Amino acid sequence: MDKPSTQTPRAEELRIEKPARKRPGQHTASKRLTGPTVLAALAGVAAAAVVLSVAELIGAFFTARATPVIALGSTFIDFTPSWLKDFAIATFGTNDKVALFVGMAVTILLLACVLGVVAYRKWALGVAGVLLMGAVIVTAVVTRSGVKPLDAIPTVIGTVAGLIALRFLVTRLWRMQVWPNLDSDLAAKAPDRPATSRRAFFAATGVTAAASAIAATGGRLLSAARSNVAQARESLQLPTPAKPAPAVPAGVQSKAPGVTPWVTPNNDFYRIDTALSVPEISAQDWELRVHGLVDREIRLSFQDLLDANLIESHVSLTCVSNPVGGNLAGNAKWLGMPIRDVLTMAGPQEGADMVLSTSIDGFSASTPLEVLQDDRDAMLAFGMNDEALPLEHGYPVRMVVPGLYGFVSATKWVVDLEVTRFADSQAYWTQRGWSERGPIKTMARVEVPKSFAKVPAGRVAIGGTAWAQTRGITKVEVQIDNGPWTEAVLSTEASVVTWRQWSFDWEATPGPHYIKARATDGTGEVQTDQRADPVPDGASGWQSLMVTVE
Ligand SMILES: Nc1nc2c(c(=O)[nH]1)N[C@H]1C(S)=C(S)[C@@H](COP(=O)(O)O)O[C@H]1N2
Ligand SMILES: [Mo]
Repeated sequence: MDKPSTQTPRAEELRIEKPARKRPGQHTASKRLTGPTVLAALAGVAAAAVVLSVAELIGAFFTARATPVIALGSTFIDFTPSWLKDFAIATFGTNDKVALFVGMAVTILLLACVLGVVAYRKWALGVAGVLLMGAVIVTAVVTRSGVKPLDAIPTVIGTVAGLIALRFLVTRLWRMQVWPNLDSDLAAKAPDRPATSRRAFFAATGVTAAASAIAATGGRLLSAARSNVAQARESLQLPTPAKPAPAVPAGVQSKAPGVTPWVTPNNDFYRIDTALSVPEISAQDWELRVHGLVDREIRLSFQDLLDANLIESHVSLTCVSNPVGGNLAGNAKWLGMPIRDVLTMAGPQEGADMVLSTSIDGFSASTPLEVLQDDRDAMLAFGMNDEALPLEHGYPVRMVVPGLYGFVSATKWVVDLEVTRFADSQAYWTQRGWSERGPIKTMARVEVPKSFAKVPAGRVAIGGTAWAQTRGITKVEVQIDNGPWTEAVLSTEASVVTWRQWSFDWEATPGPHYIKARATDGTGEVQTDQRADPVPDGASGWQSLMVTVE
């Protein structure tokens, strides 16, 4: 035992690699594939699976946002620079979360491999590595907004279970007799030295992996069963509003076939948020605190909302990250209480010019106070298209503010309104390089034909949707190639806070053609052709697409 133990595995690897230099071939390759390093990496991966799955299982009894994967991912999102967020949304669209999970899975896999190898070669160092990772995860967990310190328990138990699994597997590797002349202190770590075969190691790893899979699935099922929020939502009866939505006039739908439905069904409504696991708040527990520069701090329960003077109206939401021609916009019928009335109850004080709304999971939006008080009917909404708000869209209560991009107004799972000043506080995305205010820019979108489509010559229906919430759309024009701008047929306008569809009949001649569209808003202003990126306050420019007429 006079050799430092770190040298032994190296010597051992040399012995394995030696034949490779002499006569490379299949035999050697297969040996190397199941060499100690690879097996140790495998042990690391199995142990990581134990950490995550045990935490998931125990986590079923704690806040969903506190499980390691969700907490790590959320923390990553919060620290994502805006160029990366922009890139992710541009590249993956609403699949940006899937992309994040794949990226995290790869990172965790690589780290687990490294930790497995380290633990095999120097156990104490491996333990230190695992504990460090555990500490990082615990930090990510307890720093989430609305998460209690006790929510660290699943991660702590998971980490301990992972260490036990790692020790179990690595011990089997130490005991393995298959590596020639294993007379090192690595072997001495398993003093009784019962010969362990590769097969036994794989069996042990397999059992560990299977146990993890069962724990993870069990955790999932358990949390689903324990969550009765979804069921409560289903059975919520929406009250009749004092001021129901005006009937949707005939002819709001574009005449061009294939244009998006004027009312977006809840299931098709775009979803953008920083929440990796959808917050589950029961309506009974929900409370809205209104405070800050107010005469009276108030607290509103869900029952208070149901009992209020309710309004209902169609409003189109738009995301600031929507690229020109993009589909991060939707139109729905919302039911809720005017925020104006809530503010009147609280009594905003002289000097206040902003309301900072915060969600249960720490997202926040800065909305100009006067926008929430004017007649555009900003609301605390709990109904969407005659249903209770879907969980992903903010159940039980969210904000809907006509005319502003979602990042400065549409707070989902809202629990806090602070009346304050733009000079005094900043919202979530403003802290990350986006603007502090976000009026929606006038936009015309071409939906049919699709970009790069091949269409038959003759009459082609071009059509799409345009929006300039609170100003309304008064004109959409289409330009073919570099011809004149020609007015499209506008569908009926339901209101200035909803989008407006349009269509245009085009006599298409064979060959490649370019289609452009632009809108004019209710103030007479023509949509700018000045191209701008979504950062910091929304994309602009005319959409232009190419089609081939055959
Ligand atoms: N709690 C919370 N609310 C949020 C967000 C968020 O990340 N968290 N994102 C906002 C943004 S950027 C947009 S565009 C809208 C999208 O609302 P939707 O997902 O219902 O379409 O929600 C807003 N409300
Ligand atoms: Mo957004």
